[in-house]
Parts: sequence; structure tokens; C-alpha cells
Amino acid sequence: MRYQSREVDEGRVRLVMESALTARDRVGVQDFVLLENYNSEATFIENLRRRFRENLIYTYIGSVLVSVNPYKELEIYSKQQMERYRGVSFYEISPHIYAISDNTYRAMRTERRDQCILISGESGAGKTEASKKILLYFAVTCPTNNHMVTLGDRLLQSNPVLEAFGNAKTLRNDNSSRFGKYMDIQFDFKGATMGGHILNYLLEKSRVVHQNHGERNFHIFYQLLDGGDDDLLNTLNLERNPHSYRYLVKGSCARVSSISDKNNWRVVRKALDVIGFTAEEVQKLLNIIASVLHLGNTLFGEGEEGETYIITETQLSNAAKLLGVDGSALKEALTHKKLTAKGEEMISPLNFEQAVSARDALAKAVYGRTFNWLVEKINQSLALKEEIYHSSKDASVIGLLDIYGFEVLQHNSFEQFCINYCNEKLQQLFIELTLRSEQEEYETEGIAWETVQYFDNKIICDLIEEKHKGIISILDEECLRPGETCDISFLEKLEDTVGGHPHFITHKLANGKTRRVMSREEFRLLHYAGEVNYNVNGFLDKNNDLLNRNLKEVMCQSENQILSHCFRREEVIDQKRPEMAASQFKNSLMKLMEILMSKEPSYVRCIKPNDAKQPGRFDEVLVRHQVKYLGLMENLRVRRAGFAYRRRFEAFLQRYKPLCPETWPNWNGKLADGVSALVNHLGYKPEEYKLGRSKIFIRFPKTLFATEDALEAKKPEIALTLQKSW
Ligand code: AD9
Ligand code: MG
Repeated sequence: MRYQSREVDEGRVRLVMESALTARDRVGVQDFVLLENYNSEATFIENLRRRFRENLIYTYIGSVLVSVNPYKELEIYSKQQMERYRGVSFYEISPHIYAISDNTYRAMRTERRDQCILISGESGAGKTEASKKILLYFAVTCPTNNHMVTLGDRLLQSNPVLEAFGNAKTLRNDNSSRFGKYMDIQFDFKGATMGGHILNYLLEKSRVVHQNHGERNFHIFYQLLDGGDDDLLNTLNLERNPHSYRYLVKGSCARVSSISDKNNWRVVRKALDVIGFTAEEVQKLLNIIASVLHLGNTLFGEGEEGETYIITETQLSNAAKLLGVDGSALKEALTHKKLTAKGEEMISPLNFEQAVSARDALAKAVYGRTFNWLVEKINQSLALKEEIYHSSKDASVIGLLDIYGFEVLQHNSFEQFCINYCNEKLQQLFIELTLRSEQEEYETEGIAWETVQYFDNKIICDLIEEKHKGIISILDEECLRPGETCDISFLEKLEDTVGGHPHFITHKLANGKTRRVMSREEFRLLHYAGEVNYNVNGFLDKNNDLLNRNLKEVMCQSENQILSHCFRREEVIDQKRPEMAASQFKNSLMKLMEILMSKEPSYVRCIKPNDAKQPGRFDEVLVRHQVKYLGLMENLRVRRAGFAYRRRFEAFLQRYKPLCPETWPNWNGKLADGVSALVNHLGYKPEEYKLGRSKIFIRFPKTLFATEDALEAKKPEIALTLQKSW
């Protein structure tokens, strides 16, 4: 009973407050479908702005949650708040990330169908924060299985660990995800959390050796130096000052005022323990982190004959020790390469540039593979125990996707190309699923459907991924083509093959002249979210992602178990060329799309209110741009195609039955008849609504507002009756 009374009191008051005229003027509407002038972008943005000003960062478009990053801590995520949202219907209460979480959970339980929550938006818009709040909601509110009392903790603790190793400060975001993450949370038939599994996508490894101005390397390096105790740093031969390490200062901002590396170090250390890393594993992991820093400080000199030698012997031997490999073998492998020609093995010296790039390739490979190992370890810790797995045939899953957001930098390279391609794919999924499900709903309910025009970004996805003709295929071909290939020959190949594509531009104009605003090393893609110039420098190398064979040989003899697990002997023996980076990414995205398509999706669309990362600033131009490319206006139009609002018969009846003597306090007949009686009594005109098979569709928001106002007016009377009946 108390549960019900809470729902009646708080939920109803909230919606009524927001729908009452004065309040509506101040705080806007909580669901864009209730906007009178739903075709106007200005009205849409004004509604967002009003709500943002009142710290109401969440607004719906039907069942899609739009979230504006407040850039400040709001007191809306407490345990009490979670309780408010538990088991409460979507429309009964103000929009919240918890409402989406709860709704998804209930849909999974009642419909017994796997769900997923897709979070999108550009870099810094709040995707990772949203995903953490969703995970927290499940960890706190869902029952736990007796066998796995600490699973919730482990799920939560996986975040600080992965963020330490996979996030970094960028110009767009002080905690930018530099890898993609899809997490499955598994529930048993009683709705208790049972396990979890993470899939990770393309870590931006180049950051290990280079950062743009104003950016940092991955957090873990700075955390270790700032937070690690003296003994630990001594064993790793590290100095506390990050400026001592070349790999940490490329962006000239080793320290960031908004980040406490020391505190975060403590959080990460604790998290590693909770997840179940042994002291030995942690030590090996930190050895690797430290070895990367020593590698970065390993410098080369050039002899008179053009031979390359190492000038910082101490750094090299530190690196070798921590990597668990033989120092002279490492030295040899960093300055020479092994070739097999006509069945014979030959050693040839590397020149200075080649040695530098071999060293950087090693640092990237070591870090990237260690990151994969970390994910593997976390997955083992979250994995279903065998016996539970077999007794849980009715298990269901909620997938959570938090991936790097669309990115436009001053200088965009291979990494931005992959990140933005990934965002194209997600947008495509959004278009397909929202339009399709909407259309299906009208069809199943037997209501006539009006088509809405929208921009379909399939054309851009094809440009990038099409077999043989797409940019990725051309890049692969160019990497494999024997003879002299380089980044510029790749660009020329692109011009020949996709030069005429409407979403592809280079400095060459159709009339043979050159476009002066573009460099000869760039191509521009007209993405759904905006134009991006990509500089082809480094594309081939990054796509090849090769490590010299003799470096591989050294690494697979490592005494550090993490590294010997990551660098396998088979890799040295097997001469087959591994899949290239972009193709690998493309294939993993294809698999991801399949996973997502097999689930019932919910959406969180994140918006960044300003570029200064500041609270209280709502930059209209910036917001308008995002509203446009996220397709929110189309989303709204589709949602409103004819009808502003829909509600299942039972929910509609439950809420408004006090307004009609025939249905109040109870209606025992057919639900559709009850709804008919109710709307007849309320005087709805035939053109104002339609009854589908299980839902009522209401055409104009004002009809619903009038009904809400009537309910508000009747509240004292309802309360009296309720009190009597309880
Ligand atoms: V990226 O594509 O990984 O670069 P995200 O993930 O979209 O990006 P993130 O969630 O990391 O952005 O948010 C950026 C920053 O905004 C956070 O570090 C917070 O400082 C801030 N933020 C985001 N959402 C919230 C929120 N709901 N409440 C308070 C927030 N602060
Ligand atoms: Mg993120």
C-alpha cells in the first residue's frame, strides 16, 4: 500500500506540476512530444534551455532520453532517488537515467527479452557518466544472487580500472574514453545479477607515445607516479615527477587541475583488489606500465656510418628488467631487424628513424596487449560460475554501450577516422531501429502511418566500409600492395576510386583545379555529424600495426607472465599476415551491430552544452548543431507522426479513472471499453484520439494537459476516497 501511495503522491504531483501552465512555462515540458509546436527547432532548443537552467538535465522524446551534461554534481543520484524510480512507470515521474534503467530492467523481466541501452553523443557529452549511473542503479537495486554477493561490487569496480588504463585527458574531455566498451550484464530468472562480460574496441594506442598539445597519456601513468608510495617507485626505478618521462609530456600538460591523480590511484588500487587481481599480478602489471616509461626514455644516437646505437643504457636496462626480457636481446632487437630472404635469415641494421619507430611500436604493442589482458581478467572475475550458468537457461541480458564520441580535432588522423566511423554505425542503427520500431507500433496497433523524411547515413557507412570499393578496403590494399606505397599513394588511390562520392572531398576540384583551403595530405568526409578533414600521414603504419619480428621474439620469451600470455610463440612462427587494424575494427563493429540488433534497444542521447566544460553555460549554436546531427527533430517528428502521446490502456485507465464515475474506483470490464467510457465522459472528440489494439493514441498535447489539469483539480477528492478505501 505504501508503495502505491508513494507513486500516487510524488509521481503524480511531479507530472502535474510540470504540466500545469505556469510550471510548464518555467521548466518546459518533460517530453518533447508534448510541445505544441513540435516542428520548430527553436522551440525544441528553448525547451532544453529552460530545463537546463532549472537543473532538469533530462527530457524525453517518447522513450528516448535526452541528457544535457550539467558539468556539476547534481543531487539527483542518491539511493533515495533510485528508490523513487523503482517499479514506477515511465510517465509517472520526471525523466531520469534511472527511469530508463528501471524501465529496461522491467522490460527484460516481463517480456523475457534481452535489452540494450545505447548511449551516444559527442566527446564530453556525458556518455560514460550515464553508463556508470546505469550500472550503479542495477548494482544497488537489483537483487543479488547468493552465490555472487560481491558481483555488484566487481561490476562497479571494473570502471575505475578500465578508465585508468583506457581514458585520458583530451582537449574535449578531461576523462575521455579512448576505447569502446560494450558490457553485458546477465540476470537470472529472478532478476538477480549473475555475471557480466565486457567487449572492448580499438584502444587509441598511439597516445602511449604521442599526445597532441593540451592532452595527456592514459591516466594510469600519472596516477602511479603521483600516488604510488616511495618503495613502489623505487622498485620500478621511477621518479615521481612526470616531467622526467618523454612519453608523458608530449602534450605539455602533465598536471590537470580538475584531476587528482593521487586519489584516483587509491581508487584504482582498491578496485584491482576487489576485482580479484593478486598482489603478484598487480606488480607485474605495474612493471609493464613502468617499462613503457623507461622505453620512452630510451634514446638513440647515429654513428658516422649511419648505424644506430642506444645512448641511454640505464633506461634500456630498466625497461628490459621490468619487461622480464634479456637486455642485450632487447637492445639488438631495437636497433636491427631480421629478414628472411630465400630461406635465409638476415640481420640488417635499422636507421635512426626506424629504431625510434620500432621502440614506439613496442611501447604501443606492450600497452595495447596489456589492456586486452586487463579486460580478459576482469571478464574472468565477472564470469558466470559454471554451475550457475547451467542452471540459468532463463537468464537474460542487458547490454550497455559506451563508446568514444564523434570527434573533430584540429588534426584528425587514423584514430579519429575509426572513432567517427563507429559513430556513423551507431547513428545508422538508431535510424533503423527507431523508425522501424515506430512503424511497427503503428502497424501492430492498426493505426495509419505517415512517413517522415530523414537523412539516412547509410551512404557514408558504405563509403567507408564497402567491400573492394570502400575507404577501408582501399587502405588495406595499399598496405598490402608490393612496391613503394605511402600515405600519399593511398590518398591518390582514394581520389581515383571514391573521388566522385558526394561525401568525399580532397584538394582536387572536379575541373582539375585545386581547393586551396585543403592540404594535399588530406581528405574530407562529410559525416552525418559534420565535416572532418583527415590527414593521411601515418594511416598506413597505423593500419599495418606491425611489430618487427625480432621484437616479437624477444617479447614472447618474457618472464613477466602477463607479457608471455600476450605475446605468443605461434605469432612468430605463423607467417600469415594478421588482419589489419581498420578491417579488424570494421569486423568487430559488424559483430557489435549484430549483438545490438538482437536486443530491444533503449536510447540515451547526450548533449554537450558548451566547449568550456563549464556549468550553467548553454551555447545555443553548439546545442543546435548536436540536436541536428543526432536527428532529434526527426526523431520527434516520427514520434509525433500524427499522435503526440500514447499509453497502454491499463496505464491510462489507472491514471485517469478517478475522472469518470463509471471507471472509478474500479473498472471490471474490458480495458478498451473502460478507456472508451473514460474519454467519452471527458468529452474527447473523435479527431483527438484513436484506440489501437492495446493503446490509446492522443493527437494533441493540449488534450492530455486538459486531462491532467482535471486530475489536479480533483486531487483532494481522490485523496479522500483513497484514504477511505485504504
Ligand atoms: V568521450 O566520447 O568518452 O570523450 P563522454 O563519455 O561522452 O565523452 P563523460 O561521460 O566522460 O563524456 O563526461 C565528461 C565530463 O562531464 C565528466 O567527467 C563530468 O565531469 C561531466 N559530466 C557528464 N555527465 C555528468 C552528470 N550527469 N553529472 C555531472 C557530468 N557531471
Ligand atoms: Mg566516455
